[in-house]
Amino acid sequence: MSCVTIIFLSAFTEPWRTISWGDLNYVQDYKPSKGSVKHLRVLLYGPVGAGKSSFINSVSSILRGRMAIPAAVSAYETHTIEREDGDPDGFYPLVLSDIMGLEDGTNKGVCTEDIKLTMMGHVMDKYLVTLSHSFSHKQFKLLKWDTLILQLPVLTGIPQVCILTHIDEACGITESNLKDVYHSKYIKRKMEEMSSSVGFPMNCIFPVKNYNEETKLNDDIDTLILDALRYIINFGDDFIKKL
Ligand SMILES: Nc1nc2c(ncn2[C@@H]2O[C@H](COP(=O)(O)OP(=O)(O)OP(=O)(O)O)[C@@H](O)[C@H]2O)c(=O)[nH]1
Ligand SMILES: [Mg+2]
Repeated sequence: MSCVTIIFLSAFTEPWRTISWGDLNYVQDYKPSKGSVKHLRVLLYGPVGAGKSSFINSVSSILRGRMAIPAAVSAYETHTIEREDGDPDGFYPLVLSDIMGLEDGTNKGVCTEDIKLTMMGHVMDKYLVTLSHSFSHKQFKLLKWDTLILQLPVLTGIPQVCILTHIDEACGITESNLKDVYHSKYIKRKMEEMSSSVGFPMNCIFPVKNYNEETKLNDDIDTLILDALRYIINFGDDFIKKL
């Protein structure tokens, strides 16, 4: 009797990107390197339901060490994060701006022109705006706002990162263990697709799982979000040095 063995190679034996699991200090200790800048301003935009508000909530929960109250639903909301570590500054030097998602062909969400004006306004005020682009496990397709993404660095020189949300639902590997995210061939392929379709370099794309139904903090969720935040801070700090 003959036997055919099919091996499904869906995982890398070694992770293709390394990450420091459980490192909160970098974000906690960050101070803008340019004294005249009080905080980095981070603007999140992307499609409806991609997880922008959840990302802000997740960051807030992790930095405060406890679950944060969900962000209010509104077209534009700015969030500061209070320090719980007795630092005399009182707040983290990060301001996260949440805007309602963009959706093509409907009247839902904000329009690209609003975002452009918002961003240009911040730039004029010498604020930093770092952009975040979210993506869910649903099939990725180019929307009008992707064109905007491609134009914005040219218009403003503002750094951008892409946050890939919902990885806990994206593939079996991340569903069973978030720690294995950089072992997953599926996640890597999705990141490569994203990179080639919107022109983001791979090292500006970060897969995360946001807090959504958890009642307690989890080290693995925290680590992926903190890793993304560390790069957002680094890119933002490089940008303010040039202002
Ligand atoms: N499983 C899972 N659910 C998520 C994740 N991120 C967000 N969600 C859920 O997805 C839904 C939409 O998330 P939101 O954060 O409201 O999305 P948004 O981008 O702010 O959407 P708009 O404000 O409508 O543009 C909510 O039910 C979240 O709980 C994630 O990483 N994993
Ligand atoms: Mg939202």
